[in-house]
Amino acid sequence: MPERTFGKPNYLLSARDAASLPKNALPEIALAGRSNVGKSSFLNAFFRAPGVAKVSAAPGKTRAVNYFVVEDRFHVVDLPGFGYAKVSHKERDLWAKFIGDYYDAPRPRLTLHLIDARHPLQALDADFRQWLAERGERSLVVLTKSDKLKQKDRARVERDILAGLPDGVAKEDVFLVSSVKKTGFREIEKRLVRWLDEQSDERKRTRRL
Ligand SMILES: Nc1nc2c(ncn2[C@@H]2O[C@H](COP(=O)(O)OP(=O)(O)O)[C@@H](O)[C@H]2O)c(=O)[nH]1
Ligand SMILES: [Mg+2]
Repeated sequence: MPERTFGKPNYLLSARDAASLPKNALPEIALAGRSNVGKSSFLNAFFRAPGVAKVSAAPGKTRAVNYFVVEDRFHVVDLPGFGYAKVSHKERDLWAKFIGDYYDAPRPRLTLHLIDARHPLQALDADFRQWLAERGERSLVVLTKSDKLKQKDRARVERDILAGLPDGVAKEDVFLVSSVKKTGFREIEKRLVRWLDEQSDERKRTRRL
């Protein structure tokens, strides 16, 4: 087993409103995407911490922003999923407000936008990507459940989803992963390490000012 790149995430808190978000501004890696896309599974598999985030067989269950802390160095945030058909309009509005509040809190933040590789790109995902871009949020696209694709279809699926996303998504910002097979993680690890290094350089720089 290769050496770990990151320590294990420890569960920190679940916030159900903006007032409950942590006050300290550690860099945050936010996992966002539709309900059932595999956010919690990704967190467990990618950070090699089985069971730390709850994987649900019933979609639409995560109603809170779940915070994990890694090495007192950064937060991993499991965001509530969007787009679950069986929730009421009221609940959808609450989701939108809560996500809006979450992104309003000024933080060094990198969003991993998870998209299910098994399906054609959904409008909600294109819209979410657009919304992030308009707010100037940095994000990477992580295509999940690649184990469900035939090897020969993978490149095409990746290309099609990329083509459906708003302008400005670079090919090197799109990753294909499987949390079941634990594949596709290495490239994301490298990107996260690079981003975290940038954040600590930035902190050092602002401290000197
Ligand atoms: N085949 C496959 N299934 C996955 C993968 N990741 C998650 N799942 C399944 O997708 C469902 C939803 O996963 P979950 O992590 O709870 O999604 P979340 O709602 O986005 O947090 C569960 O049944 C998982 O077992 C994957 O990489 N491959
Ligand atoms: Mg979840």
